[in-house]
Amino acid sequence: MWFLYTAGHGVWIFSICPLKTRKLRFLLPSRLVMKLGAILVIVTFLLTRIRHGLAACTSGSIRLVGGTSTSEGRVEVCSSAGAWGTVCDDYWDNTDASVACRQLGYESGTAFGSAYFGQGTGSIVMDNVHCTGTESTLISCTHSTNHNCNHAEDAGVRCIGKNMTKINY
Ligand SMILES: [Ca+2]
Ligand SMILES: [Ca+2]
Repeated sequence: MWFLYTAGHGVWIFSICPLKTRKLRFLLPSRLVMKLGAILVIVTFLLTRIRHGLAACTSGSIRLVGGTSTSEGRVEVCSSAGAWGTVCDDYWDNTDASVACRQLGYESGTAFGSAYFGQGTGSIVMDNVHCTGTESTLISCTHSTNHNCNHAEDAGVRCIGKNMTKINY
């Protein structure tokens, strides 16, 4: 016996013998199964988007925000959780600023405190930064992750020198 079944994207043609009718009908993609499948695809897509959205940056990378040019601004650093945060100005000096600037490809920089380039949002990723000046990345400088700051103390930099290579891993 031949049966014709129309389902969403095509036509299913199959042959069954009467004894197996119930078994084969169970295997057919019913409307409910197709709806559940579509919901599963949409949920998976949304969860992937959310996960990528949360990991907005690469841990340890930095950026300058709120300056009048690309070579200055509030220093924002990507946390280990993959979210942009700020740096507290406690012990923030020109040596620290220069490490941040060199990470971005500049030669050196000047430190600014007290949210000179505006207050950031999110977590305060680094506090009590103590760079020796030889570090290639700001996150590798000695610092505290437990802070006693607020965003009114966000650190900033003004970088100088040619931005020949942008080393922002
Ligand atoms: Ca502190
Ligand atoms: Ca310091």
